[in-house]
Amino acid sequence: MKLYFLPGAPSPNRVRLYVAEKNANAKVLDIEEVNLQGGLHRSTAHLLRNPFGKVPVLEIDPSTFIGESLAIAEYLEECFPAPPLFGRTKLERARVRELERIAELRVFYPLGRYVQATVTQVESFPEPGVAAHFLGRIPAGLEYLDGELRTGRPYIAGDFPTMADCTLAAILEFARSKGVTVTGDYPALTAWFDRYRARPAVSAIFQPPSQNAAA
Ligand SMILES: N[C@@H](CCC(=O)N[C@@H](CS)C(=O)NCC(=O)O)C(=O)O
Repeated sequence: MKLYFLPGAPSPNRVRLYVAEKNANAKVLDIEEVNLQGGLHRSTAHLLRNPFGKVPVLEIDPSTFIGESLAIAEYLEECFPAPPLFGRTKLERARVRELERIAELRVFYPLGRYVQATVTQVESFPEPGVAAHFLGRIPAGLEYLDGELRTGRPYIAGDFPTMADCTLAAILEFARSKGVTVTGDYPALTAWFDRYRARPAVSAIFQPPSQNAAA
């Protein structure tokens, strides 16, 4: 299987973290990473993989693609259930999904939009109104997740890493790489992010793009 990505981009990094976590103790997934930097994600070849021109895309075979990060991770989880990254029991699975959704909808999405509206400016001008709107939406999610971690558990959903950690870390690292830190008022979240980033599997993904870009 192949995973198409752009270095440093947060959505592909959710899946790259998922794969790295699966392989942290023993190689479970053999996935070839294909770097589309230089505009290749807009090429005709990539539009055939994903008509929206986005990454990540998982190529299962030359005519079968999945183009949403959570759907990719869930597909891989069904193919390779161990080690579990979506929980072990019905209740754990529900909790992981709940926390992952909170991480995406209440932090990943508004923080991504905030960074886009202020810093990255790939194809647009600064949008102060948009930035202010999304900045105001971030604290509720951070407060909730900080409270979950204040219970003393090491990872977002429990005592082992899950997809919820991948989603949250991917966007916090993207923001951090653009000079935006939003976790300062949340000590448990700050401590979790420092701890999680220090994991060898994770730090390999979070190297600066020039160092982790695939050929
Ligand atoms: N909901 C999608 C979001 C995909 C997405 O927005 N990807 C961005 C990178 S984070 C992208 O492909 N950007 C390139 C572009 O829009 O030109 C997912 O999670 O897979």
